[in-house]
Amino acid sequence: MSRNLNRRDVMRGTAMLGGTLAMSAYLPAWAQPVSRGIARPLPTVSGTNIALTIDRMKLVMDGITTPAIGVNGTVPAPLVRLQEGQNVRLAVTNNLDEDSSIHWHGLILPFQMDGVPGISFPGIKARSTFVYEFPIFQSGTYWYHSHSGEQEQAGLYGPIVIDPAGADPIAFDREHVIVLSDHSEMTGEEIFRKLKQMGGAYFNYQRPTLSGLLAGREMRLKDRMEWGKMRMDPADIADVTGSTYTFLVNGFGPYDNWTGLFRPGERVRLRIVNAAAQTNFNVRIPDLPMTVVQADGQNVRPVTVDEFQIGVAETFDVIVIADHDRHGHGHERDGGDVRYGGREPGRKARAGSHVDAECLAQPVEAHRVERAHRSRNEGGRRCDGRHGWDGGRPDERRYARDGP
Ligand SMILES: [Cu+2]
Repeated sequence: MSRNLNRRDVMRGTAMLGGTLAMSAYLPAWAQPVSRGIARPLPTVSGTNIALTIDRMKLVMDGITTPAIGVNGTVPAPLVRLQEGQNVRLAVTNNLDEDSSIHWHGLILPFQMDGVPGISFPGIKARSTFVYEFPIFQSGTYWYHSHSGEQEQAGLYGPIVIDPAGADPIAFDREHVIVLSDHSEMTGEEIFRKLKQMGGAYFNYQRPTLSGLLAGREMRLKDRMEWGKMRMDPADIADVTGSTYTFLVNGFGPYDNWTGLFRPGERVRLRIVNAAAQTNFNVRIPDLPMTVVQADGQNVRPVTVDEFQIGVAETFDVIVIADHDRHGHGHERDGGDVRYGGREPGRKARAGSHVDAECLAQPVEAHRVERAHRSRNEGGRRCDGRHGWDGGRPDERRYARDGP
């Protein structure tokens, strides 16, 4: 499957540019039109009595309708915002035809409230309600997710933010909660079945081949035998890859372009949660150092980085101070890409500039796509002169895997 013109490409091109650039599907990905940005904060629930309802729903990502399971009608589930020292009562109604559960990841609570079926509670039966009730002894960024079947993969995950009882030692003017995840048009059950059928290799397009071995392009026979003995592929950090996943930021795909607004000079706290089923992300905001101030809900001695890798289920809080000139507009000078419309040509600057969702989330695999395609796409892309990343269509991402 090479990069062919498909119906979605044509529709996208047609819809966005009135048909004049329907052929944009032939342009390299960095020149593709995308949404101007969706600046929509996560729905939030708070207080001492919270009602959460689990339902099947459709999640539309990058214009593709996919099966999903959401809470209160959304994926990710609503942000649960609590205060250290409070008690919380969460009534969770399961409208599915199967058992469900919610596990409060990282929260210190009585074991009966932990939410892992078969271990510490019986699960939430189909079409019934379970009431969790526990005191809040801690503060920080956490998350919650289903612990039943493949429901978490389907969208049953959401962030938790607990504000400290006293003054927060971390000063900030504004915050954005950023939930990273991976979502497929396939259900988790289909994915799992395919993995079983193919010995875990179904989504791995980087497997060694016999022709590669004979041509001396791949590892030596001896190494290959070693991998064989371990019954592993040299490229199996994640069993499921970008060949089926779309990488989401707050439930939006790369083309939806979730956008976090800020005013120049503000100290912006980004609370980043990796709620993916499989995917580790490399997170970077080009030209903008990030100061990590919290990891998995624990405040840490601040450390400033250009990029960090976040594993599945981890959370990191970072502080960024973006000034007007360095980010956003810079991209415009680089060629007027619509994604970076901090200011639109011929119009006044908007009040806020923006952090680009695509630049925030650098999936490990998508990052690799770009390397593979660099020669074709003439190097770096809109985000970043150094690497750039090709958000990639599913048919491109299938090339995403390489060695560990
Ligand atoms: Cu967990």
